[in-house]
Amino acid sequence: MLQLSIKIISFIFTLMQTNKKNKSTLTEVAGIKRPNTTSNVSIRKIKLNRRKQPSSKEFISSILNGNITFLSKAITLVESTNAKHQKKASKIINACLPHANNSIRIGITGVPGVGKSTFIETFGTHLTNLGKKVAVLAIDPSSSVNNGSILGDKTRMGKLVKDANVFIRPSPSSNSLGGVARKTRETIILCEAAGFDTIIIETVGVGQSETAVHSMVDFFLLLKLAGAGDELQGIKRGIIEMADAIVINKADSNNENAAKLAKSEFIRALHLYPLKESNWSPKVTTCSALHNIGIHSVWQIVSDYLTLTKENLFFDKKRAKQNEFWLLETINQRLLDHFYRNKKIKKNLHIELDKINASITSPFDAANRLLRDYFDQS
Ligand SMILES: Nc1nc2c(ncn2[C@@H]2O[C@H](COP(=O)(O)OP(=O)(O)O)[C@@H](O)[C@H]2O)c(=O)[nH]1
Ligand SMILES: [Mg+2]
Repeated sequence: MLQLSIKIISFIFTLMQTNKKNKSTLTEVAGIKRPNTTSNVSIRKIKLNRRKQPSSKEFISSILNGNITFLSKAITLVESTNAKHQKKASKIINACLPHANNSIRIGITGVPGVGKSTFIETFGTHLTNLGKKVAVLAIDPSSSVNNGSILGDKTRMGKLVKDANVFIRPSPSSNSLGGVARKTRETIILCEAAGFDTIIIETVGVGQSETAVHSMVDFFLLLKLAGAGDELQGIKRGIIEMADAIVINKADSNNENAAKLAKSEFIRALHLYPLKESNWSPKVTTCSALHNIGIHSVWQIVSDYLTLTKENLFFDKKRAKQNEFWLLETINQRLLDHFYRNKKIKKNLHIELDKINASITSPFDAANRLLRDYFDQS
């Protein structure tokens, strides 16, 4: 009797399930078998190739042949934090070094909205029309937040992006400006080895990034707006001192007169500075990046600078100085990192700080103790 009722219940349950299945719109269709035309051998081959990294030799010869795909891949290695990638990157960079250096490096800075991207679009096009090969890189301290502003800017660089003689690379993300700077310096070498003769490095006028860019370019160009009230700010922050040219952008429509006025103000302000070691007196000009006015004069200024500094040998001297700066800067950074990452230092730093604040010890004694701890350990 019991067995019979179990059988009846299970029959009713199966019936309900079948019913449910038929009612559902989500009925499953049997999958299709992989067609025989794709052989397992070729699938394996494709997967293998996808995973396979080109050898350093392949990288080097392709970059030297101007292969953009390999250039991009090599830059990705430079930007990688993976130790294997970094080792490979430095091998490639060392091989590229003898082929680098044959370029001019131009830094462009200015506050957001001044028209840097628009300027680079027009200026870059002007340069490719002159037969130059242009690489556009960026140092943007905010790029780790927005993933490289130059990417968004690519819309303003519509023409350049499509130009076969142009290579655009967004800012590498890194948690330190030093990190970004190193990657950019190495990227410059790769771009030069790949045959790019004009390197443009864009930076946002924020923080220390201008100083970093200034110490890796031959010519530093400051874009300004007329009557934006930031003239004095620039003077205070020493940016004007770094500039080889000040270009007042948006000198169009109703803004032309204001731009002319700003130009004479800047010329007057620049007279306050002593002559530079290069013997170059910074120039001031106006332009309209949007309407392609005055771009030619900007290039003329850069050319004049190059002629002068190559003649008086300042060009090479500056590059040598920059190499020295980056050598020392890298050592300083690495030493600092090593010091502050030390476990004992991490722990004792807080203890010493508390003691200093409690007037038990002086900052100098505390520093001496910490350094002694560090050197004893290493
Ligand atoms: N009138 C005028 N507008 C410009 C000029 N150059 C750039 N702009 C405009 O200014 C805005 C900011 O330009 P953008 O190139 O993105 O500036 P960035 O933030 O410095 O890169 C955009 O709307 C541009 O169209 C110019 O020469 N004249
Ligand atoms: Mg921009």
